[in-house]
Formats: sequence, structure tokens, C-alpha cells
Amino acid sequence: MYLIHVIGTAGSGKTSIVKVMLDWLEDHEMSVTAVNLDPAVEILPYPPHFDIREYVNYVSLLEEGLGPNGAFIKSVDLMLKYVDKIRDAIEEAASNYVLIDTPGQMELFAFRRSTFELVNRLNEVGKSVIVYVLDPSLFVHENKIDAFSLVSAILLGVSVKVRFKLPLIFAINKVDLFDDSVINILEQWLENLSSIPLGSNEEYYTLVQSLVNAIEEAGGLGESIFVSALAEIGIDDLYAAIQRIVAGGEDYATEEPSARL
Ligand SMILES: Nc1nc2c(ncn2[C@@H]2O[C@H](COP(=O)(O)OP(=O)(O)O)[C@@H](O)[C@H]2O)c(=O)[nH]1
Ligand SMILES: [Mg+2]
Repeated sequence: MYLIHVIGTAGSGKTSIVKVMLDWLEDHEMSVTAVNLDPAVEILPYPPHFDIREYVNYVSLLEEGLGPNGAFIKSVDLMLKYVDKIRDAIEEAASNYVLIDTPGQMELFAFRRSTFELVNRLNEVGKSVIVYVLDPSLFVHENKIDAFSLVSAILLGVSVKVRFKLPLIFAINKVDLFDDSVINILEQWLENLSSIPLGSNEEYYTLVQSLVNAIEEAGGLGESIFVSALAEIGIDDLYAAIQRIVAGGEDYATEEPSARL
């Protein structure tokens, strides 16, 4: 059983990617389940096998008088109480792939102690990988890439990897919104972070250049895949990247036919 944790900044497209991956894996006759761990999502475009909103209700916490941030924090912390229910649901589904949708506000999920423990407990039931959804609107404006903003967005992903100590795939989403020339440049830069032109006269150049060089020296970013959840681009590439990591490149359908990988 493979757990695919979909993590990323608010609005990056986590829920959309879970939906499109669920459809894609089902279309390819693979056994897959989706789990919603966002207590504050209003509308889910896919049918979850487990939905945290049945146990933790963000809206009722708001009604109890907590402000939006307080209610988010409390609802995310409360999820840990239900970890056994989530695990039971995942084990009962016994799918080969479990897609896990996470809260809109990534910092609440990725950096709190409660959710760290939650993810670690879930990881005991299968092999885990993080799909880190990168939103190009954080660093591309009018088809121009801001190099420092790009590095800052990458460092956020690296920080998630360091926190969970799990393999992480960068999924650069929303490619439908950008010119091919921008995507091509991004591809080259992500392949070799040291090639990002930072401009040596910029403030903090030495720090930022050292950070990207250090990541390159440590083996580079790893898998980075360009996708569009909306236009359904690159989903097969994302699947292949997941396979390369969790199953060593073997397709489970032919190599590991067990229902409980
Ligand atoms: N153009 C475009 N919009 C997208 C794409 N993926 C998601 N969106 C939009 O981005 C917004 C946030 O998506 P959502 O999946 O809810 O993000 P989440 O907060 O990370 O779960 C929605 O309006 C989506 O329709 C994409 O590939 N291309
Ligand atoms: Mg979402």
C-alpha cells in the first residue's frame, strides 16, 4: 500500500490534483482510495473514502466563537484524536494507492506537532511519498520568472521534505497558465538549481546562491514534474515519478499484484 500525501500552499491545487489522480488511476484500473484531511474544505470534487469533516467540524468551531485562524489551528490539532479511525479506514479500503488531501493552509499541516505525529502514524500502514504542489503564480508574473521567489518557493518544499523525512516529488501545477518558453526555462533551472541566474549584485545573493549550490551538491531537487490538474497534463508523468520512488520503477500491476502492497 502506497500513501501519497499531497501537500502545498493554499490554492496551489492539492484537491484538484487528488481528484485528477483518482480519476486517472481508476481509468487505468488501479486500486485507489482518496482521503480528505482538510477539515475546512467546502466542496470536494471527488468522493472521499474517509472524510475528516465527519469528525472535526471547522464551521462549528467558528460558531463556538473561535476566529478563522484559531478554528483552523484547533481543527487541525483535533485530527490527531481520530488517527486510529483514519488508519482503520485506509486499511479497510486495502487499496494499492491512497491519495491524501491535506488542509489548504499548508503551514498548519506541515509544521505543527500534532499533524507531524498524525502523518508518522499513517505512514506505519504503507510506504509514503509526498507530492509537493508548487504554484507557479508564487514566482511567475506575466510569463516572467522571479528567480529569488522561485528559490524561496523551492526552499519551502525542501523544508517539508526535511520535516517529514520522506521522499518528495515537486509537482509544478497550473502549467496551462504559462507559455511553453517559461516552462522550458523552469525545467532547465529545476534540473540544475545552480544554473538559476540570481544576479550577483542582488541583496542576499551569497546566501541564496550557497543554498541552491548546497541542494545541488546534496543530490539536487529530485523528481520535478510539470502538471495541470485543470487541463489534465502530466498526470501520467506524475504517476511514473511516484512509481519510480515507491516501487523502484516497477509497475505494481505487473510486478506486485498483491492487494496489500
Ligand atoms: N488554471 C489552473 N487552475 C487550477 C489548476 N489546478 C487547480 N486550479 C485552481 O486553483 C484553485 C485552487 O485549487 P484547489 O485544488 O482547491 O487548491 P488547494 O487549496 O491546494 O486544494 C481552484 O480555483 C482550481 O480550479 C490548474 O492546473 N490550472
Ligand atoms: Mg484543498
